[in-house]
Amino acid sequence: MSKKFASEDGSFKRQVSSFRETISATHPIYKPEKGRYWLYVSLACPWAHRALITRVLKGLTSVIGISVVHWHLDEKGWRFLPYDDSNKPDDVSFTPSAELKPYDELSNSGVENHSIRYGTDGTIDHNYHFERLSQLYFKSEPEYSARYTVPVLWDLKTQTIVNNESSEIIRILNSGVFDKVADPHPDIDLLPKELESEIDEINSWVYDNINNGVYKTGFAEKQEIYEKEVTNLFKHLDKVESMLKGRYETLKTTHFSEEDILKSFYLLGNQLTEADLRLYPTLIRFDPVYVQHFKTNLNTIRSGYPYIHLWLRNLYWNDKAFHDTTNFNHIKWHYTRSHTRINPLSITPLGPSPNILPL
Ligand SMILES: N[C@@H](CCC(=O)N[C@@H](CS)C(=O)NCC(=O)O)C(=O)O
Repeated sequence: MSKKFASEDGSFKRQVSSFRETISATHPIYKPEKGRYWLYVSLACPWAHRALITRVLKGLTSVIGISVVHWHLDEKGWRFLPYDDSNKPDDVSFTPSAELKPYDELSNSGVENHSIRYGTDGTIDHNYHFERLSQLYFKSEPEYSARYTVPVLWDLKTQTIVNNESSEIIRILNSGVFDKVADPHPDIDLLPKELESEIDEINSWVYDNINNGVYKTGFAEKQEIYEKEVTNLFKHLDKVESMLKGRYETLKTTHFSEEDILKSFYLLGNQLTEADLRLYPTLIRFDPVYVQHFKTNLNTIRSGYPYIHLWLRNLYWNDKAFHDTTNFNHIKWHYTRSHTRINPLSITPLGPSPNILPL
């Protein structure tokens, strides 16, 4: 990762997203329709991961297609696998990302930054056969001059980016605008009215101190900044731990078995909400990558945070939307081989094994 991510004082600054439209029946341009919108994602990226999970939870896998960039990010940004007419690439466009072929989690040797294994390293751009994500940004906005980030919610009709801010994309997908065309799915509202203000409150400190906190720790370019950020990060993990401990103890008074407790073991109000969804992508990456790569190593989730660990494994092992969108290979390869300022030799650690413990 180059110096351009850090500001003069050595701290990491995340840029703001530039496409901020929505989709609704009353929107002059972007109306809800099956097959009209497309998600461009990276399976490594925690922000894109939120959108992928929401897409599955809301029964939108046959409504909104996806293309997955190669896990390796280089100086020109994200790229797709090359389109080649003679070579029929696996079409994963209308299936959840889990359909990407699993790969032995310990066989990192032989994995090259330029490897082209369709359905393993990523997919083609199904719509335009573009080589780079940047081309999509320029197609939408020829004057575009910021970074080419995922996720991108794309409109195939106007050929423009609707939105590239994950927190807004998940609200669009959750809003119910696609309900009439969605696949059958459990009735899930990630942002119930009565919990909205609490969710917003949790989101704001989780974003700043945990979701972005791991990046601020890992990309710190000065010892004092690193120490300040890592300490702050763990202070907020402690806060999540005590919230979940409280939730567990409350549930224990009314639920007989652990199996029963787990059915309601979420941050807020006995139900899965956006607060859980926005925390998960960071915490599932924590032990496998952030602990060593971003030096967030004051503790691990598995040995220092029993309630977070239980919550995390419950989501991963008991909810397909979380499990099937989590690709530890993309996660590990991406960080360890793309951030060459942090890891100049691009050697991917084998551990921890397993990436996540059984429930
Ligand atoms: N605010 C954005 C942030 C997205 C973001 O930073 N994505 C990273 C990957 S995790 C990216 O695409 N970076 C590419 C680059 O900076 O070149 C969101 O939440 O949607």
